[in-house]
Amino acid sequence: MREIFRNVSRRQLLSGAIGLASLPLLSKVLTACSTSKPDSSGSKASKGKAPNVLAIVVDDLRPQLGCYGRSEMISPNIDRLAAEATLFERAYCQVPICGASRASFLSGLRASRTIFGSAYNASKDEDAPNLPSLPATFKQNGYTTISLGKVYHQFDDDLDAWSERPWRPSGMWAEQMYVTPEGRQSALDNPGQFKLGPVFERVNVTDDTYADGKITNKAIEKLKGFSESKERFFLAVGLTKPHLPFNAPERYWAMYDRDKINLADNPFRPAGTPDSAFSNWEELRDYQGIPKEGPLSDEMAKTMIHGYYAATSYADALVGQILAAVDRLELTEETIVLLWGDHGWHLGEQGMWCKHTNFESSLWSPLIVRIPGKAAGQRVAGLTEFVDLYPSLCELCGLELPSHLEGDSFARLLDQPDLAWKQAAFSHYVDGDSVKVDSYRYTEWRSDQGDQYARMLFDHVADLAENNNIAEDPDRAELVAQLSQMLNQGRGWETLRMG
Ligand SMILES: [Ca+2]
Repeated sequence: MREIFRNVSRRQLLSGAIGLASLPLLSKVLTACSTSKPDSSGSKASKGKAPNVLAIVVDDLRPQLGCYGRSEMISPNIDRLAAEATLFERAYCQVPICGASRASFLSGLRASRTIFGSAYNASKDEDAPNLPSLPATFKQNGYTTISLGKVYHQFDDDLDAWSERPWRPSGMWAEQMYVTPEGRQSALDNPGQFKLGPVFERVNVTDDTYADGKITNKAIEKLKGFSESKERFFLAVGLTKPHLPFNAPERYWAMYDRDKINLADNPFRPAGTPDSAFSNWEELRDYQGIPKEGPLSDEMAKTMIHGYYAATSYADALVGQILAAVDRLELTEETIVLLWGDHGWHLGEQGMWCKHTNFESSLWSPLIVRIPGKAAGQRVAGLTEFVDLYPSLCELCGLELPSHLEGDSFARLLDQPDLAWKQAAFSHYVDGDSVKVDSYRYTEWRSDQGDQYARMLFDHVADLAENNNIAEDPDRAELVAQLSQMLNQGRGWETLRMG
């Protein structure tokens, strides 16, 4: 097996340029893969003029949406977008934390131990200072590039990539997140580093009382300006909900009957799973009203889920306002719309309330792409990675791809949604490297010296909820070795890039 993998780059692995299907076990679990070059003919949204891009990134958004089969959710606007677009059923972030995930997909580089890593405030400027980012490439190609709200985690990151200074609502974080005087004061009085207040707020206010409503209004104002100026634009809009705190106007809370909210049915550590797989959900514990140690009560758990649902429906309503403006301003036929999350979130699964893990709950996130002129209501069941966004948008807009990109364009899938394409999706968090293949997720943890010290394997056919770690099952030893080798090639890719 090692001979097969020798001198094989991660790019070759990802593109299927080597015969993984020839391996006896992986041939059963890996999707077959095309090795043809991207076909750019007809991939531009419209003939002649290159399309605009409206990129909406929704903070901490799980695939907890009606269009992802979650009938308990009220998400009519994103569902409608999906009905007009292509929905990627299995899209994965490269690192499950805000700053690093964004730095990764905006730079086109994967996260690893040595770049982006797991820092929540990871910066593109610090880790990839001389490589053109996604917005920089669009700016260099004549687009007006605008950043509103939480696009990069750092407000002042990659400033040269934007046609004007990134915009966020004014005021301190506490003023942006909380609308009640007591909520704001509670946050300001918190002696902790991050000045976090209550974990939720439920008050009867208008949508634009909170920061996300202000960001939405600004986005609509920008779209109106573009419709008049006829500039080609790359407009990135970052909504901050459903990220903590779960604050949303009352009417979004009222959409859900608390008594009908179900708790996760697996609020426990999977059998045989190493300690390194778990977070103590430090981010949540800094919020007021949350115990510093131990599990949440069922009552608090239900409130948390209710709040996440409300904040998701709030974000959905704002997405609807932005998309209505696109229609009203007659920009629909010339604008690509992209909506995705930066990573997932545990709503009690595995007993956790956080991102910050290598479980499916943290790494799986929505991705929906609407291209003018392409078939509506398509669904892609194959694997996709957020590091693919950069090359995909370039190809769809007819821009030359910078050579440093580590993802691959999924533009072909918009014409052939059933095309077998990517064999694996890679993610990284702290010491853990994780690979998702068609039927399995495998994660291993290594020390700074490169020594493996823990691992877990889940069978996603029999156990998609990830309740039973089978990495130590003797019958799986060969499969574990093969998946481990895939991750080792991941580190080889990192070496090639850094070298
Ligand atoms: Ca996030």
